[in-house]
Amino acid sequence: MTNVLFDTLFGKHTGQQTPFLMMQDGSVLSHADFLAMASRFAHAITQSGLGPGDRLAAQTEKSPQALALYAACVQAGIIFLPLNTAYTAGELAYFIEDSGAGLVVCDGAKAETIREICAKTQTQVETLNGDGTGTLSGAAAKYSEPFRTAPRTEDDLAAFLYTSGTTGRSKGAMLTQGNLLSNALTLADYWQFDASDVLLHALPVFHTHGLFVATNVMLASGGAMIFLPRFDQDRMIELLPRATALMGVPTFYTRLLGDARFTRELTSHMRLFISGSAPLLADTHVQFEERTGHRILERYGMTETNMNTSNPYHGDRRAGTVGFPLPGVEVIVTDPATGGRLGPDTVGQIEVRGPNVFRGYWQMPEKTAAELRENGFFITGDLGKFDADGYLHIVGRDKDLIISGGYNIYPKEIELVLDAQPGVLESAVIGVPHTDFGETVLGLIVAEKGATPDLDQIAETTAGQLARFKHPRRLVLIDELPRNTMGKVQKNLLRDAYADYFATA
Ligand code: MLC
Ligand code: AMP
Repeated sequence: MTNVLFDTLFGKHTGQQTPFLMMQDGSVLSHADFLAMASRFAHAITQSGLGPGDRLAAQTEKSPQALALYAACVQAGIIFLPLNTAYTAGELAYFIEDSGAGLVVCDGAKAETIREICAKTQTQVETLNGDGTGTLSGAAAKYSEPFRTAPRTEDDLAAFLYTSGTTGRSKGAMLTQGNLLSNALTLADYWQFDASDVLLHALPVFHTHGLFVATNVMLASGGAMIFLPRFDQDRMIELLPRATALMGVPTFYTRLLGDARFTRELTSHMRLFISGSAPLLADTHVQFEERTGHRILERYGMTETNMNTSNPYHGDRRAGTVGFPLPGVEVIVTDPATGGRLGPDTVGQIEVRGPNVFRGYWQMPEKTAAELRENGFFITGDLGKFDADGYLHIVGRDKDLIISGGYNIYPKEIELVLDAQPGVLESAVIGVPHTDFGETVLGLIVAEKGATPDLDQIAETTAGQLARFKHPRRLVLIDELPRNTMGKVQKNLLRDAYADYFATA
């Protein structure tokens, strides 16, 4: 029996002494070292009672060990549930309870809080720190023999990735081994990665982009990664000469362009710059080419579907477009009212079908049915059109969503917190243009009659409940929210009115 994802991406490197993870201190982990580490972790997590189909939630700093934990879960058939390190205790409690995780792996500094959360659900807790130490590593160190890989098919679940929703309640997107594998193989081929590639990896490893796109593509191709704990401009400039490719969110590229050290000479040896997770301004694309001679390759994806479209490797990479459907992936544009398919140059909702599309939302059959059609097409919530040459353009979103520096933020989640504060009648949270993050969060508050809400106090309370990246950068008191005749808040009017807020405030 085989484990398709493990065997194809990880296991094939067994015994290979070729570099896989290159750390900023100069140390290098070979593919063989990495697999041995993963095998030890697989022993440790199964020893704690987890087996195929169980969930392991991980809120860990980026490290080789954190990545090996992902590999260990794949090898043991355990569903991996990575969590943003910025999430607060309240946010974590929901994910742990909702997923029914049997084990949570977290930083030692957070262990006490997480143990309190886990006491309710009798979930076990182990620690794994950013430097690789912790109770889990301690338990893993006892094992030296290879772990017997658990058999898994393409239809078995490999990961849950939580994404927020318009109701404010996060949904666990269930991704199968086949979803991850098909996309990794397609991308490695489409972008022509091979064993000579070195990817400068500065993304977090708890989201699709850094975990599945970057890591799985490098495993599929047999290349190496320079593994930076986070985006660090000086380090990026210093290490670029050793890389052949970079994957980033648009903020990476605008920041690099803002640095005089980022020159044509520094990048002349690079093979590929890829951007995604948020819209890359056409202007950034043009400036990048003027500065470096490279055309950024923009692609489009999402948590539920992995990658859907990409600009071509050899052909024309067009600014302001996300390219063509990937091989094996169907992308259509439909009329939101009728569901009928629309022709070129007509804006509609973007729908996607293919081996990359997730299985549904964990224990949310109604939400799954609302977004995933019976014929297999997933309604992405993005609005777009194909042009006459077949390039997809994303022109907006049908979902109330803010993307800040590549992180998704659902206004509803923040509005629920703001609305509950003393003196607040109602609120509207909107995304406004921001030079660094693309969009950033602005909170508009209407006071109860005669009340004067304490905005500083509200900001402090919000900070205790929501991850830092979701905090409104500013709270503003306004008289009333504009509504249409149906009583719905007209956020488009607010977005227009406050479009220059961070340019002028
Ligand atoms: C950090 N902060 C953010 C933020 N990142 N606030 C809003 N949005 C963000 N994205 C906060 C910090 O906590 C800090 O708060 C302040 O903003 C400034 O931080 P910084 O030091 O400038 O930020 P930095 O650590 O450099 O991080 C910025 C970033 C990072 C853009 C490099 O956010 C990042 O790596 N983003 C990538 C996200 C990602 O991987 N998305 C992919 C999702 S998958 P304070 O108060 O402490 O100063 C997906 C599918 C697909 O979307 O298609 O790929
Ligand atoms: P997430 O749910 O975090 O995976 O974010 C997915 C969303 O990011 C998509 O639905 C799009 O709205 C957006 N997105 C991803 N890539 C791009 C891109 N290249 N251009 C515009 N939006 C993008």
